[in-house]
Amino acid sequence: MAFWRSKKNKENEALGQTSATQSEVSETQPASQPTNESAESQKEGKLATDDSKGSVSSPSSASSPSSGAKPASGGLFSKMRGALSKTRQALSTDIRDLFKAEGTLVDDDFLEELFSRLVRTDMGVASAEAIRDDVATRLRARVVSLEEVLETITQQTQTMLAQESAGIKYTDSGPTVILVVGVNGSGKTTSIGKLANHLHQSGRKVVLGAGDTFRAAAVEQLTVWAGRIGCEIVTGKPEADPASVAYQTVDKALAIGADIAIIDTAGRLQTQVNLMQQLEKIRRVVEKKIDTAPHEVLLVLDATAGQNAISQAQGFSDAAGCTGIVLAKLDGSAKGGVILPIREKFQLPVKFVGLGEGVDDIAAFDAAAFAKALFAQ
Ligand SMILES: Nc1nc2c(ncn2[C@@H]2O[C@H](COP(=O)(O)OP(=O)(O)O)[C@@H](O)[C@H]2O)c(=O)[nH]1
Ligand SMILES: [Mg+2]
Repeated sequence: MAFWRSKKNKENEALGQTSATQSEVSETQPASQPTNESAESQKEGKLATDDSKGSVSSPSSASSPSSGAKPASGGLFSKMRGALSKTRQALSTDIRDLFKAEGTLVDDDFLEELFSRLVRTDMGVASAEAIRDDVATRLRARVVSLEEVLETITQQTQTMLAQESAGIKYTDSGPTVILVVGVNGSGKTTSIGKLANHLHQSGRKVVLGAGDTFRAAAVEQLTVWAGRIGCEIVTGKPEADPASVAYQTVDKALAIGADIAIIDTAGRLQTQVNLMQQLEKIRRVVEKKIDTAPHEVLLVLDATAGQNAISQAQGFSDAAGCTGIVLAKLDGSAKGGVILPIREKFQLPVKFVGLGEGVDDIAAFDAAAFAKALFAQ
C-alpha cells in the first residue's frame, strides 16, 4: 500500500538530482546506435533537457543540454501547467477556502478539511492521507499561509511520484518494439502518433503497425498520423489477424533497419478473455521475430476517467506484461490527482503524459515538474 515509503530512500536520492531520471532516455541509448552518433547524442541531449522540463514535445524548442535544469521554467513546463490547470484550479480553489488572510492554524479540523479536499482530485484515500499526515508532521500547531502548505504538499507529492525510470528502454541493437495497449478510447492511437512524431523528429527511424484491425477508422487514423510524420506504416486487410500485422511490422522494421516499431492494438478489457489471448498471441509472434521483444508494453490510461481508469485497467498490467504507463488527456481532466493511485496500484513507471490532441502534446513524465504544475500558484 505504502508504495512510496518502501522506496523512499532511493527516491529521496533521486529527488536531489531531478535530472537523473530525466536523462534516462539518453542514458539508455544503445552504444551501437547505427548512425551519426554525435548528431544523435546531441538530439538526445536536447530531449533530456526537454524532459527536465517535463516534455518531449518539441526538440527544436529545447535549449542546450544542461544537467540539473529546474523544471519550473520554460515553454514546456508551461504546457504541463496548462494541461493541469483544471485539476489545479479545482484543488487550489478548494484549499484556498481553508485560509484566512492572517494565516490559519494547522489543527485536527484543518487537517480533516484538507484531506477531504485532496480526495476530490481522485488522488485516492491513501495518497490524501499520506499528504495530510506529512502536513501534520511538519506544520501542526503552527499558523501557516496557503503558500507554506502548498509547498509542503508539493514536496510530498513529488516524493510519492518519484520513480526510477521514465524513458523508453531501448534495445542494444536492432529495432526496439513497443506494444501499446489499453481500453477503448483511452488515447492509444493518438499517443502513438505523438510519440512516433517525437522519435522521428529526434532522428529515429520509426515504423508504425496498425494492429487495431477491428475498426477501419483506427487504421485510417494511424495512417493519417504516419503520413503527417513521414514514417512507415504497416496495415493489414480489414479484420486481418492483429498478430499478423504485428509480425509484419517487426519484419518491416528489421528489413529497413528501423530503430523503433510501435504497434497499435484494439481496445480491450482485462475481462475479455479472447481479446487478452489475442494480445498474448501478438506478444508471441513478435517474440518469434526478436526474442527480446516486445521491449516495452505501454498501457494507455485516460486521465479524464479518474478512478474509473484504474478499475477499468485493473489486472490489465499483469495480464499484458505492461512495462509503463502513458497517462493521456491530462489537459481535459480535473482529476489529474489520479496519477498518485495509478503509481501505487500499477507499480509501473508513468513514462509519458498526454497534454492535448496536437502533435506536440506529449511530455516525458517528470515527478518534480508534475507536482509543481499541480500545486504551484
Ligand atoms: N484532449 C486530449 N484528447 C486526447 C488525448 N489523447 C487522445 N485524445 C482524444 O481521445 C479520443 C480517443 O483517442 P484515440 O487515440 O482514438 O483512443 P484509442 O481508442 O485508445 O486509440 C480522440 O478524440 C483523441 O483525439 C490527449 O492527450 N488530450
Ligand atoms: Mg485506437
